[in-house]
Amino acid sequence: MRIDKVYNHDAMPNNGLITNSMLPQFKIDTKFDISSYLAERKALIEKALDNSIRIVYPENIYEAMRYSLLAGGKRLRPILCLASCELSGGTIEIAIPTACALEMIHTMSLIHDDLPAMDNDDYRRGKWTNHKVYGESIAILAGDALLSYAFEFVATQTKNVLPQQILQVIASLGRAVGAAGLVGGQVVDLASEGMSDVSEETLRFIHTHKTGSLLEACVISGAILASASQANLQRFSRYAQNIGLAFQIVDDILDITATTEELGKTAGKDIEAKKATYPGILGMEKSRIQAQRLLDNAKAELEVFGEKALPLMALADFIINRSN
Ligand code: GRG
Repeated sequence: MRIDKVYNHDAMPNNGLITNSMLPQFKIDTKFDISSYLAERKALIEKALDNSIRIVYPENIYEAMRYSLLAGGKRLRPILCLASCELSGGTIEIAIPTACALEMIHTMSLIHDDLPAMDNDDYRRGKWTNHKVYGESIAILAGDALLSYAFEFVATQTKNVLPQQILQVIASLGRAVGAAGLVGGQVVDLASEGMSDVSEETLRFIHTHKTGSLLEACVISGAILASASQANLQRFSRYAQNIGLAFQIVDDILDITATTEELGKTAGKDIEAKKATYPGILGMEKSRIQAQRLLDNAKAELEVFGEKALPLMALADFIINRSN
């Protein structure tokens, strides 16, 4: 596999404005067709998610859960989980309940993140946010219900996996979402809002916890289900930590360069909320270089797997080159 970095230099002079066409594009010389792979995996996950929640009494809570869970999105977290499971010799079937649970957890974090008490957003995945449609109390409860259901789902729906591995997956999910993960990152993010002197170290803490922890849990849990060795779990962990930070650097860049329509959520929110971001601290060019370095590090961790790692390699490229 050969990868050439192609910067779009002719697009640079633009009165200082940076647009998506100026972002680095990475030409990937490989037979792996990431577009078809993503489309096929996304369809599989959408179907499993659709089947995961039935509407029963009290209907409004199940409707609110389904509203956000089935609102689209790239489905990167479940796709990463399935990919690491397959790379480790497992099947899609053993990982699909965990993959769905990861999307339930991600969705609940988006619902809560959008609440007036947090980021106060009206728009997510191209639709009204949950609290705008169902009200704040139901949105909070829909998030809570999705979170607890995610754990129930892994425990009750995972088949043909040893109980101790299921337990390990549940423990890794719990750690990823709690104070040592998403919640911790969100706390520091909220505390840093409006502060002009947020250090790169603090920003790194926010991103590695708010975003990186769950991405790491995705890759690790897929591998645990397939009985990956400790050495390989550590490789996956380092791969995921690198793509997790790169993911968020790209998110910060897109908040400036992409439109609300492209993002499916309000663009320019970071500046409006006076949030510390990578482009804000390092500048746009250094942020892009940093994202590229992290991408290279992530892929280096997978070289030992050879061709089998193509999906996870291509997913890392996709995360860096995405436009939303
Ligand atoms: C997890 C218990 C618990 C509480 C939540 C609100 C909160 C605590 C944490 C915030 C987590 C958060 C929203 C992080 C941002 C992650 C991120 C980059 C989201 C966007 O992910 P994409 O681009 O979105 O994959 P799609 O819509 O494609 O899935």
